[in-house]
Amino acid sequence: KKIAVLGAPIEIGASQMGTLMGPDALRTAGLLTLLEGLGFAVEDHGNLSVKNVPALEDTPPENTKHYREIQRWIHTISSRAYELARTGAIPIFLGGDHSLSMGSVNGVARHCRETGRELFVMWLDAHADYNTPATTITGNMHGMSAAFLCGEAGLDSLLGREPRAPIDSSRLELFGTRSIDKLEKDLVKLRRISVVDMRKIDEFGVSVLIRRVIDKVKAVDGVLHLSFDVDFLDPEVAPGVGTTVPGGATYREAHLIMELLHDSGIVHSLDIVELNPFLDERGRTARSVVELIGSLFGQQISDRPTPTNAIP
Ligand code: DIR
Ligand code: MN
Ligand code: MN
Ligand code: MN
Repeated sequence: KKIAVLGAPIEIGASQMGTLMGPDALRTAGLLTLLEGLGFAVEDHGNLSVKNVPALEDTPPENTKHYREIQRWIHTISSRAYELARTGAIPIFLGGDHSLSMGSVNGVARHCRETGRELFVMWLDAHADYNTPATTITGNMHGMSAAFLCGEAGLDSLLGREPRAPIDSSRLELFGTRSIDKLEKDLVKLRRISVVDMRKIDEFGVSVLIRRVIDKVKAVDGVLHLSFDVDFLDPEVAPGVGTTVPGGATYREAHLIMELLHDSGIVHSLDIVELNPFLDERGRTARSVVELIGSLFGQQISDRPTPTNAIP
């Protein structure tokens, strides 16, 4: 049982600065010792830097803030993600804003393409992050990562020479959505992407909805990358994010999701993104997130597995 941790202190994909402190705040909140305590061999690969990575030469697309610098991050993260996944460890990417997932998921997807395992991506997030340069209102690239990963056009040179491994849009699971832009919504509909929005969670509860995702992955013996944007949580639970949206998941709902995912055994890799320690209240958000990750990796009171006689 091996876990490889890599920090990606990137903040320019968001409008609010401060997520570059995320990886260190998660360490300070005890993430590594918690995982070790659960029996994992944890290797911390430190924080990436792109200071010495030369910029690529092509024309940046319109409506993409800080494209040049994000490009340096993304191809670097993708190649590191690919290497880490190949070691057989579960890679955990500590953000950093959500633009980092364009690299982490692409690298993991490259690895899965080689091993022949179907990769599904669960996007736990208040937002859909399905904008493209043609639909974005803000130009912030953390709002474009899911679209990029599904192969949407407009950010084609982002990976430089790093091979692109797009996810089929039927393998993307948006979960916890409660904020979407007009043109973004049209595109999500057009691609028939599965969206579990907060209304569905209110009506059916997380356990039924998560089981549906798990069953879908298991049906083809696939694996799951969990991309956990901290703003998925209600701002009451997680004030330390730049783009809080009211009406998010409660502490209990989020825990249950993590427990069910743990029991399923399908989690193959993970991003923890958008934690902004500058906006946090004395580490409260970081600590809650670390507790949730504990549940994702098997922390529980009893050793009771998920019952199989659950209400369908
Ligand atoms: C908005 C907000 N849809 C945008 N997106 C995100 O800027 O594209 N905020 N991801 O966290
Ligand atoms: Mn693997
Ligand atoms: Mn996001
Ligand atoms: Mn978000």
